[in-house]
Amino acid sequence: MDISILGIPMDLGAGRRGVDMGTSALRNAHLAARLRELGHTVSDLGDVDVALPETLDKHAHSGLAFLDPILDACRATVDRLAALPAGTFPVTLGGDHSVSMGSVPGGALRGGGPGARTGVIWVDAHTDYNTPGSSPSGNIHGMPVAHLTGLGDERLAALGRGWQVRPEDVVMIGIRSVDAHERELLREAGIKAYTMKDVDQLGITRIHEETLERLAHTERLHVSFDADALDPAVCPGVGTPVPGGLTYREGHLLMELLSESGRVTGMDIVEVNPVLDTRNQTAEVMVGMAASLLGQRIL
Ligand code: HAR
Ligand code: MN
Ligand code: MN
Ligand code: MN
Repeated sequence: MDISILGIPMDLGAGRRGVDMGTSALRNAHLAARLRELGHTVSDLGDVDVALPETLDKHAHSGLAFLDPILDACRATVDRLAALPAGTFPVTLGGDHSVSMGSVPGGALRGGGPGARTGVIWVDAHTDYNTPGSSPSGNIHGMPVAHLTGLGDERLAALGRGWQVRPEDVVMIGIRSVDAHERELLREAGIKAYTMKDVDQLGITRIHEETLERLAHTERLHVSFDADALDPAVCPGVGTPVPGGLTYREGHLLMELLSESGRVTGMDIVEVNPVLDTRNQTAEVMVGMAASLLGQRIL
């Protein structure tokens, strides 16, 4: 497979500094080499330009923190990915999770045309379904899925040249932190979310089967993997850790099963924060997850 790596070194959407260094941490954990070992052709497209927070007025032009530079970085991401051939598999590196407002539409638009119908598998401790009105923090990385489905701020929702994710094409896995008003928005939109209770009760195998069945009608499948979906003992280098997460094996099993399905067409690795990490453990774990999704097998 042809794989293109694109970095978005941005921490403007997060409440804590440091996820902008996630792109370097993942490259230092030998992401490209690991994928080449699996037989893929890998090109690293480098990084999208992201404004430095030190040079910015956090609330310039709007009430939402860093809205304008986040819009710029996400638009650039859409443009870079949309220009790729349809058969290329993009691996987008964050950065905080707001980068997915660029990578998901960019992936859908690649190869030209109005955008393919795309299923989104959101692997995360959080549902990221806040809008500016519902968010308790005002941090945009808690809002990407809402904007991908057309809610919230008009400019963020318009990212992707009018293409949108349909709420019924989203499946979330690993969920254990949802804000009060966010919960109502998820219900209204009918978003399917597998909480950690569901993971405990059903297991990853059944969740994987149900997810693929639910998304069977979609043309493309995008996996957006937030490092905080995994337990903080496995991935300590994240800005918003929540106890009780996916185990190392649950993460790998999900990636292995998705890989075997042959249906996944793109991936994000986000929220890796080297400042909070131990010896780059979180980046190394996440590179392993990408390798499993892209064909690595134990035997
Ligand atoms: N729900 C909280 C908020 O909106 C925290 C969510 C953001 N954390 C993430 N995203 N890492 O998954 O502020
Ligand atoms: Mn997230
Ligand atoms: Mn998260
Ligand atoms: Mn949109």
